[in-house]
Amino acid sequence: MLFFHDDRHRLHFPQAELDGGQFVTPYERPSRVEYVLRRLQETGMRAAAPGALDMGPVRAVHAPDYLEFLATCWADWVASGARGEIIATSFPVRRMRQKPPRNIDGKVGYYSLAAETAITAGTWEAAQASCALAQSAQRAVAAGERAAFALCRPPGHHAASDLFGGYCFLNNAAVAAQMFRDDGAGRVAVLDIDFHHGNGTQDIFHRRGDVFFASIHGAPEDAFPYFLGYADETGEGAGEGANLNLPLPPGTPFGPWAEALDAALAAIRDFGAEALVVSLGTDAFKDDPISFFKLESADFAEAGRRIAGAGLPTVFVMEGGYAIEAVGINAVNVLQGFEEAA
Ligand code: OKP
Ligand code: ZN
Repeated sequence: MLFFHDDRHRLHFPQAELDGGQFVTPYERPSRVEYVLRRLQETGMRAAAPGALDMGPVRAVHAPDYLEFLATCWADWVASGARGEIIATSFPVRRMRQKPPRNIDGKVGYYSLAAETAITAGTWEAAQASCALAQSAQRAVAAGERAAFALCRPPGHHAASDLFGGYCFLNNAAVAAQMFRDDGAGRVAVLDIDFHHGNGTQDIFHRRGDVFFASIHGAPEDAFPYFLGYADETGEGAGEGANLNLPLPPGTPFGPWAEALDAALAAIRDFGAEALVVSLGTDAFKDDPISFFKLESADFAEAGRRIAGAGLPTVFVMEGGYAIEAVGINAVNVLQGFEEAA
């Protein structure tokens, strides 16, 4: 399978993540990519050079003021006299006004959904380079490849039209799905197998009937992002029926997880999708430090085989996975399983 990567992911490496009341080294760290890259090379996957970022499809899924915020927040933060990394501390919660303030500290809270995700000097450049990988993979598939893999970092599925957080800034999967639409596919599906609910992708397409979103994830009662991802979120307006959430409880092993996967794939088939984007997180793995499913490494290959059974042109976009040394094996197992069955 063709894959795309870009060393500029290293420009995003905050020192700090607020976790359990302490600042720790972020779980979402550059070495994740090195492990995946090594495994891609070991298994003979083909590296291809990524193209430049096209802001057109990015603007189609993200709000202009949010993109302006991402481009300027670091300079504004430094100019305000702040000495550390950007971390949100004030949020427009229940009964407060949903209006971006002038002050940069307030703006950071306005545009974020959680406080674990720090922004540094290089974050915006890394996020753009990451998104360009999803675009490159989409272009390869649009040009006739059966599938391609974008080794995106930072990830994207928590990023909504105007929100960052959960380690995400630009919604790489949503951008790839939008590009399939722009290329003429009438209906596109996003399948999110990351352990965490893809709240950003769901939100971006919630009122649209042209992009189906299906997600298998830790139930919101028990898992981040906590405030979206319930089974009764089925889409709204033109998007009614085009959203499928399959939340699962702590300790879920491959059996019930794979039943959910089959249900998601059946729904994608019934929807009539002509192209598929897979949000490929590997944090459903049993040893993931921040997740609670119990998949084995071999299960990821079986997941890939089942995804290939949908018979669709497929773009795989890297999302989460924090059992660092296993991230490469697990991610590439999905790709190898897919290739075996394709
Ligand atoms: C991003 B992705 C650790 C809490 C971490 C944020 C998780 C973001 C996951 N104490 N909360 O979906 O893999
Ligand atoms: Zn995740």
